[in-house]
Amino acid sequence: MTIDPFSHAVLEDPLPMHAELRDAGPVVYLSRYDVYAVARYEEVHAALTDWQRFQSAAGVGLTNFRTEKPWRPPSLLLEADPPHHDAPRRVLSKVLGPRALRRLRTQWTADAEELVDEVLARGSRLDAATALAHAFPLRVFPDAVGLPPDGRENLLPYGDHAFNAFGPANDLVARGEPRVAELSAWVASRCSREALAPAGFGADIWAAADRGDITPEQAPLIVRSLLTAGVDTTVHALSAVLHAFATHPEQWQRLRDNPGLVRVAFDEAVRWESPVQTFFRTTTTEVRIGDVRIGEGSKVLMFLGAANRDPRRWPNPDAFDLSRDPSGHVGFGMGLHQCVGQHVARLEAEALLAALVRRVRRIELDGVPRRHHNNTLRAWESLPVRVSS
Ligand code: HEM
Ligand code: OVM
Repeated sequence: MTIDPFSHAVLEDPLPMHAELRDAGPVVYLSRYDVYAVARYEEVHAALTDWQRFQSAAGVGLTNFRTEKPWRPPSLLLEADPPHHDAPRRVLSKVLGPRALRRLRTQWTADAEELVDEVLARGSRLDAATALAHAFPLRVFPDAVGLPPDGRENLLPYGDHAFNAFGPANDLVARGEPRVAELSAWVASRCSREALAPAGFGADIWAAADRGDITPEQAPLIVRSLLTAGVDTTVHALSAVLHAFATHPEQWQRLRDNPGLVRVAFDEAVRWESPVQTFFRTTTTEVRIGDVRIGEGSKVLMFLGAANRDPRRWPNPDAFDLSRDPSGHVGFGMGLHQCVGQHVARLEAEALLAALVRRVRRIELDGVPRRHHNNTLRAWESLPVRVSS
């Protein structure tokens, strides 16, 4: 196929292209970028869980690190294969694991209630993208990492560029380029032991270096992973769940009747929207998908968002429905690299949705929502809503 999955028309509404890709076959050659693409659940799942044949160390964007220079030193998690991946992954799994997060639940719940009270006090009309989905992660996550207060406004632009950089060198990447040096320098400066508070995810990573679980050279790059992947993702996932409810009033009512559904609701929104739409792998050997032979060293583009709405896997896939079981969705990936921050994302969502469900009877669109275009993220720039309490 000749389509460009990173064109503005597709980024505005990728769903028709997802259907075309799925229906074209188990794998499709995209001539524009000389890559193979998988968009059905079965093949996306298979590639995600086969790290031996579909590697990450050559980069999980279009850039092939074997032959092209990465825009920054590669991530020790995302852009690494076993055995190098193992130690950083073990450390971060523990630092961001359910046990570590127990200490944050009370604080984040109180922070969410405070934010929602502030927002509702300003009136019944609000931009749910900026006032809630952007504001909440920025209120809780940088503190949890242990970042000092200054410069936090750099986090979203840095993450936005990092997610654009997985795609081709198009206008979105060009628009980010003027600030890359400045933003990268700021991020690097916050990853040192001295820059980080004595308690928090950052300090926990440095403590792992003191124990010898990772080397002191690895610690700053692992902190960098938090600052790269930890903000834009949750911001856009929260926008997704708020948009889902603003357009599905009967599902909001269902959540109000049963607030125990907040976790299912968030995972269903991650399935339905897939805030992280795509990642690439690189083949380490000749691979066959269906009856197509793919040469060694080829880039394979995995459409997580298309897999999450594949009718071969999901009944009525386009419905946002709290009565389905969304488990098995690939919105957080699957296998060895499955999102190590997913418990953080779920806790943020649970705190914010719980605070809203207690105070908001109805939430509905009140104006035309506007998309934010990014080569990898499916995002909202603006979500005007009206709420009644
Ligand atoms: C990996 C999505 C939140 C840190 C991933 C992957 C996906 C993903 C799809 C798999 C990448 C691959 O297979 O190549 C998301 C979504 C989020 C989210 C949708 C929000 C709803 C977070 C947060 C953090 C984080 C809050 C940090 C606190 C990471 C890291 C990896 C990763 C470090 C790499 C893990 C590895 O390679 O072993 N994420 N993420 N993510 N995520 Fe998340
Ligand atoms: C990282 C990372 C992990 C997941 C996503 C991501 C920008 C980055 O380890 O730096 O996107």
